[in-house]
Parts: sequence; C-alpha cells; structure tokens
Amino acid sequence: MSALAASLTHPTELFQLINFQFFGGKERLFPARAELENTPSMRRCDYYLCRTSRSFSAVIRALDAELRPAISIFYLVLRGLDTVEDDMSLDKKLKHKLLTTFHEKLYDPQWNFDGSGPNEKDRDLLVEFHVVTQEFLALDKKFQVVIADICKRMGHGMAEFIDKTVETVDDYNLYCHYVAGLVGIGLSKLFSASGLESAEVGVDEERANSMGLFLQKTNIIRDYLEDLEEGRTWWPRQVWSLYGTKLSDFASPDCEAGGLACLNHLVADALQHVPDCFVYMSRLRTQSVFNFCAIPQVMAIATLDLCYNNKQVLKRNVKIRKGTAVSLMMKATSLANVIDIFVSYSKSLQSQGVTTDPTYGKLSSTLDTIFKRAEQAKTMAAATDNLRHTRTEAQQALVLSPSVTIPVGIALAGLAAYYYTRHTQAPKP
Ligand code: D9A
Repeated sequence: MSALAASLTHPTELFQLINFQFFGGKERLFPARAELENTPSMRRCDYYLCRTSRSFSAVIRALDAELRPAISIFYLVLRGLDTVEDDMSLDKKLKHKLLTTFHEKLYDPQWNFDGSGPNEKDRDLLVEFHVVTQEFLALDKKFQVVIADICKRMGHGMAEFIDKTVETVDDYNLYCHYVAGLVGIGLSKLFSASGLESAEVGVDEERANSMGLFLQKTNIIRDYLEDLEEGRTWWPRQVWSLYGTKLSDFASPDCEAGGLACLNHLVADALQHVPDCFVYMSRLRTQSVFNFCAIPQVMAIATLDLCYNNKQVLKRNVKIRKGTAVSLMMKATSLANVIDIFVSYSKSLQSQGVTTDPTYGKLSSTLDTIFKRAEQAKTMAAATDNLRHTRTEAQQALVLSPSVTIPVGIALAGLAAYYYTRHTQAPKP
C-alpha cells in the first residue's frame, strides 16, 4: 500500500502499478514458462534465487528454457562469491584462499561453507552450496566452462582488492570490471553459447564490460552512505580528493557543496558507458534476453537522474519509486522504447546540469554524445525491433483494452474515495 501511496501524485505510474500487481501486467511481462525446477536441488536453487532478489528473479525466470538454468546457476554462484567478498568477519587469509579457489569448488558436489559471519544474509546459501554445484554439474559443458572461467577471474580480482582501496580512476574501473564487467562478459558468452544470440555478442568483451560498469557505478554512487557506514568505500580517492579532505566529510552539512560536486563528477563518469550499452542492446535478437538486459539498464539511468546533484544521497538511502520501476519495466521491451527512456532521463540531467561544476563540460559533452548515438540507435531500432523472436506478450501489457481499463478505473475510483474519506476525517490529536 505504501508503494501505491507514493505514486498517488503520479497518476500514470499509479495506473501501471495497479495494472502490474492486480491485473496481470506482471504475468504478461514475465510469462510463466514451463516448470524447469524438477529436481529437489533445482527447486532449492529457485528458492535462493527468489529470496535474494524478488524482482530480478522474475526477469531470470522469464528467460527461454535454453538459458534459464545456466543463468540461474551463474547468478547463485556469483552470490556465493559475493557473500565471501562482503564478509568483514572472515580472516583475510581464509578469504583470499576462498576467493581464489572458488572456481574449483564448483566441481566438488560435496563442498559447502559454514564459516560466514552470522549477519551475512546469504550465509545459508554457502551452507547449502552443494545444491548449486550439483545443478552446475548438470549444465551443458559449454555453460560450465564460461561460469567457471568468470568465477576464477572474478575471485582473483576480488582477492586483489582485499587490502587495496580504490585510489585512482583506473582502480575504480578495474574493481568494477572484476565485480560487474565480468558478469556482463560471462552472461554474453552464455547468451551466444545457447544459440539464442549471435557469436558477436559473446566476443565483444568491451561492450559487455560497459553493461556491467554502468550498473555497478550507479550502485556505488547511490550506496555512498550505506557503504560508508559499513566501512567500505568505492568512490575513487583521485576524484573525491578534488572536493574534500575525507570521504566521510561529505555526509556533514558544511561539506555538502564539495559532496555534490563529487557526486556530479561520478554521475558524468558513469554516463560515458551509455553509448556502448546502446550498441550492446541493439544486437540482441531474443525478446526474453533483451528484457533481462534492458530492465536493469533503464533502472540505472533513472537512478542516476535521481542521484544527480541530490544531497539526499549523502544523508540517506535514495531509491526510485516502485511505481517508476514498474512503469520502466513495462516499457523496456523494445530498443526504441529503451532509447526513448535514456533520452528522456538524459534531457532531465541536461536541464539540471550545474554550470559551475568543474565537470559540467564533461557532463554536457557526454550527454551530447548520448543524444547523437540515440538518434543512430533509433534508426537501427526501426529495422530490428519487430524482428526480435520469441516475443512475449509484454508489448500488450500496455494496451488499453476494456478488460484492463474498466477494472483499473473502478480500482482507482475506489482508491480515490478511500483517500478522500481518510484525509477529510478530523485530524488526530
Ligand atoms: C546482473 Cl547474472 C547482476 N547485477 C545486477 C542485475 O543485473 C545484472 C548480477 C548477476 C547477474 C546479472 C545484469 C543483467 C542483465 C545483463 C547484464 C547484467 O549484463 C549483460 O550484468 C552486467 O545488478 C549485479 C552487478 C551490477 C554487480 C553485475 C540487476 C539487479 N538488480 C537488483 C536491484 C539492485 O538495485 O541491485 O540485480 C534487483 O532487481 O534486485
């Protein structure tokens, strides 16, 4: 109900939210596919998948049968690795050993780990990790080699950063490559191996890397405070030292100006990856793969727009409204729509641009490049959007058929009446 209330001032979002949650919008966007969870260990994996990420798991579960098991297992393997990396209660030597040998554990159907700190939210995934390895071993060899290779490279990269802080912009790009770029690269190789996407998608590591960097940099920008409180920071010193003497100072009101300029610098930096993301997404030919890739991207551009020059980022957690997220998900099913979303948030960023920021020029020129590339991508979209195969009924999710508008209209009227009566009651003492 709180999500509905938050969208009350945004009628189209409210409409989308109600459509999505109560009138089958969710099922149209993420059509239920044949049950593949037919072994006890796969059902257990599915439980962990749904538990770790409710909305993202819906996108994974809507993938075609050729890819769904491989991507589910890849996701859980990455979760496992992440749980080891995140755990500040682990002995550093043990952590190093676990990270660099994690890829070997995938071939040991007995291996599991009960040494994570009690506060790690995915502690039990590692305790029961044999359900993941058993399903890993049941995957086609062509998928196993990709997952194990990424796991090896990522584990070594994470180990490198156990004692290293992110000093330079190069460190920042390297760290993001290890934890997110490699995810993009691995996924792309899985897409190609499945035959659902062309070989080109899996071979172009640079574009796949950019897909990951754009998401991860957005997370790092948004999570400034949360990470600071946990004693780990990913904002590069080379950038923040231009604006303050201590990263934690940005949280205090007297250093707000520096904090905002730094925040805006990092937003301009993250936007550099957008043109590569356009190229990447324009190559996708399978609808379910397209949705899987595009949904996180549109969430990220919306989040960057929300964070830009927003002092709340320095003081509390900011998040896009649930109604916005649902509207974006529903719309992000064609390249033309995805480009429109990027253009509209880029225009918003352009109009908010702080002309006195040292990085204003950089922001402007990056946005100009985005507008130019968006133009080109749109021509591409006109030719390819209707070629994409196994399209879901997602496009119909927005069709204003009477079967949707009438019940939604009634629901809206009811909701309006409910709020009207509530807000016209005598105020509570
Ligand atoms: C992804 Cl298999 C992620 N990460 C995400 C989610 O999207 C990417 C982790 C594991 C996998 C995939 C993702 C999706 C589609 C294509 C991609 C891709 O590349 C081609 O990765 C690059 O964030 C985590 C990393 C960024 C570190 C890679 C999206 C996701 N969203 C969360 C919301 C949030 O704020 O974290 O997980 C959610 O829906 O719960």
